[in-house]
Amino acid sequence: MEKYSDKIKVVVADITTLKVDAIVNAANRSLLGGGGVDGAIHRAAGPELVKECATLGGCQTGHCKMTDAYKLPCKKVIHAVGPVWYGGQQGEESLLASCYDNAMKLAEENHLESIAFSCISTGVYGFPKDKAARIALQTLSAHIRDGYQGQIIICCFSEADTRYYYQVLTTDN
Ligand code: AR6
Repeated sequence: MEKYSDKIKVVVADITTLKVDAIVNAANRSLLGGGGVDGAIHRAAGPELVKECATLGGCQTGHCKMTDAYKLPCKKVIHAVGPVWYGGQQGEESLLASCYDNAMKLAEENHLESIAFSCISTGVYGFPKDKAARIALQTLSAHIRDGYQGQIIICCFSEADTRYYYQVLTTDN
């Protein structure tokens, strides 16, 4: 995957600070907020965000819905609902791949030139971080191969989490 490393940047940041076209939230099916990165995004965006989310009728696992970003410095928020990890036999891997795939489809359809992903499902949803990194990078690479020209950012919340992504980026071809 080395040849994609200039298109996919791995950073350590609070995703609410990124001035990109869209940030990807790790939401739940209600889309009405929660803890973790979801809570941080709703706090930083202000109460208008949950008002818009409340009009969307929730979202299925593996799918995404896009909203405005209100007080956030980004332009749009893509709310992705990742799977809870139940051990790997419940379709978790393909549901996580679907999150990345559907978020990229929204980015392409809406001509978003930069998109920053939180590490969906790897917090309270318990998805193994090494598997999640591989799925994320494989899915994102497919979109680059298919012509996406924008900047993709993987936004880790700790330095320690970045190694899962570098491991994949430096070992795959
Ligand atoms: N910026 C970037 N990444 C962050 C931030 C931040 N400000 N805060 C946390 N993370 P999680 P999940 C990282 O638990 O596992 C919520 O309650 C965190 O270190 O936020 O998909 C939702 O409402 C981890 O790497 O999301 C759902 O109910 C990653 O974000 C549920 O949690 C994802 O951790 C979703 O669980």
